[in-house]
Amino acid sequence: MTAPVAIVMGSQSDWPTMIKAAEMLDKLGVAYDARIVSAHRTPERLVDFAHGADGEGFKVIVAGAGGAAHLPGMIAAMTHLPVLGVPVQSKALSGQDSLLSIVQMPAGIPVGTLAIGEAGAANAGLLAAAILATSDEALAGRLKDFRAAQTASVAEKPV
Ligand code: RP5
Repeated sequence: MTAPVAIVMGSQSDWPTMIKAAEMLDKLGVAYDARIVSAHRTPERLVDFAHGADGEGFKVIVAGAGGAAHLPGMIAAMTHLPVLGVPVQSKALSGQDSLLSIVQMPAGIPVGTLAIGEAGAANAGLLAAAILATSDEALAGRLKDFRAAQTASVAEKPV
């Protein structure tokens, strides 16, 4: 069966961030396919991926990029699938550039934008799973279990 989630990123250097989405999906038992697709360095790969994503069987796309982060928006421009954008923390501007590049989409082409960096990537994994869980009861159960375990792990008093 095809993986329902595509995790794409602009560079190998984004993987230490984007792996947090992958790890979250692993925890929740959701299959994914991770790929490097650069809007600037591999524009034809970008077009091929975005045009083919639906046909490949993906249901949700998690796209992370840093700096002049055009990847999530360009993918969203070429597919009707939901695109979750992760602003990777850049060296020069700490990811403020990535965030603004991804979040400020014109009306009509949405990108669901998460927080900068690892928290955003982890939450993109969770959100992708939550989208899939609307039509997968077993996954919805695993998401509820994840939340319950997270709640139970919070101590009432600091040590
Ligand atoms: C972006 O440029 C990538 O998404 C990455 O975050 C950033 C830097 O890429 P490298 O120069 O490390 O390949 O396109």
